[in-house]
Amino acid sequence: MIWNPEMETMPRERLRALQLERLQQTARRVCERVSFYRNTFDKAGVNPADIRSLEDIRKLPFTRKADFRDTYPTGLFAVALDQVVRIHASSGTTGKPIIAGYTRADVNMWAETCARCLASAGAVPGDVFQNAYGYGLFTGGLGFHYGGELMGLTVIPVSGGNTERQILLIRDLKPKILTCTPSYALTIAETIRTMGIDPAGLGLKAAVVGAEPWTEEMRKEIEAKLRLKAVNIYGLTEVIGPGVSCECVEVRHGAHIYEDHFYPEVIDPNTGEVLPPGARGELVFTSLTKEALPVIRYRTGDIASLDASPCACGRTSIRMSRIVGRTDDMLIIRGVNVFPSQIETALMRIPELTPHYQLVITREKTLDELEVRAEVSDEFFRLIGGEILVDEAHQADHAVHELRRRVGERLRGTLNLNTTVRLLPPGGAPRSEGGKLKRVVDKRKL
Ligand code: DLL
Repeated sequence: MIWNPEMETMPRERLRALQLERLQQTARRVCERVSFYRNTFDKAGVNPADIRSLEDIRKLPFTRKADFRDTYPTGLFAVALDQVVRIHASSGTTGKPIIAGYTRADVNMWAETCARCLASAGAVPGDVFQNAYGYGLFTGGLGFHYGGELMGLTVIPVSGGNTERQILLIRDLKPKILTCTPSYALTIAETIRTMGIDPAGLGLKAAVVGAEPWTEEMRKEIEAKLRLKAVNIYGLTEVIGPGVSCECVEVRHGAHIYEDHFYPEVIDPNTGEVLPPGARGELVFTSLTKEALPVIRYRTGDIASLDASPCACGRTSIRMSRIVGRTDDMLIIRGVNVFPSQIETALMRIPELTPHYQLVITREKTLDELEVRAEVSDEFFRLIGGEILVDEAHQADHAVHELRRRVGERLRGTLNLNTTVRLLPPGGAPRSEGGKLKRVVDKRKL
């Protein structure tokens, strides 16, 4: 179902007119109320009256993560703190968290965009909804909670973690919709298996997963193991939290951006030049309706592309691709640019491996070494007689050696880089405890 047909299926011409009007308002507002923007607009030699068309947004200066750090905690707020009814936070650069504030109207708008996400995943009023995103300063829990209540779902605010209890609730309350990170969806799936529960009997319809990078291969895995449809949800604290965009369950190819609230651009991260739809670059968002924390051309650091083609679901909004990496988590190993998602895709094409892995980067002398620790399946582990993987010396055993060689070759083909492959026994790679999973350990002192 489409939660807000008027906004979500608005003809593009009308949508653009609405965006322009809201952009002009936002630009005026930030200049009146936020000294940071007054200064950056001044420096760029632009004022709100210069925005006569949507293209004129290109005259406006960018905002960066570092600007949040430099104005910590609330320097970018456009309202007094007594107008703020909610605070959230996420990790920022060099230790200072990014603080986001919401007025009552912001909370309502956010609930609306989260309701749109849940509906586009297939939720209908009356469904039971298990929300396994973390509650607290993280935006995932409360963001979806309000979205679920707004649309009339029965919300189970279980938060992340305590996986066995999650599964008991799923078994006993029969939620149709599950929200969590993709890595945690896999943890839940695995635990269901070890508890001897048949996933087909659980009756889940859809999972709305995001907050960390994942791949099509992981989607297949989550869908097969939990017997549901998994849709990709994207968002970030600086812009609102979850609910900036979400895939529709019908097509599941690109996430519909809620453009009446968030104006997207993709830029070349080196030159700042705006790129056309289809081109991959850094995502930039301008909020069009936020009160407490409006953002102008915020550089997300996320790399993706936009797709302006019409979607079969009937929504008219532009769609964004998966996030293929970040301008700042891109690993550079011996001069080669490596995105962890490339490695994940390569590993998941090898049937003897599970979707769990860890990347460890070291530099003993001058050369970077990338160790890919890939976890083998139960079947493979049994086949080679268990135990031996645990012992370092046996990593050379024939079947193990052969698999390591194959993995190494696959990675070389994808990355153009030699890696050291280490196989881990089932359960050997780190799992999500309910939130985001850190898969990269960079031990280089750069
Ligand atoms: O992760 C908000 C969120 C909560 C999104 C629940 C989806 C579901 P932050 O903690 O501020 O906010 O992290 C934002 O996470 O810039 C991306 O790098 C990454 N991210 C979020 N969604 C996706 C996704 C929340 N679907 C940062 N795919 C963003 C890949 C994602 N990366």
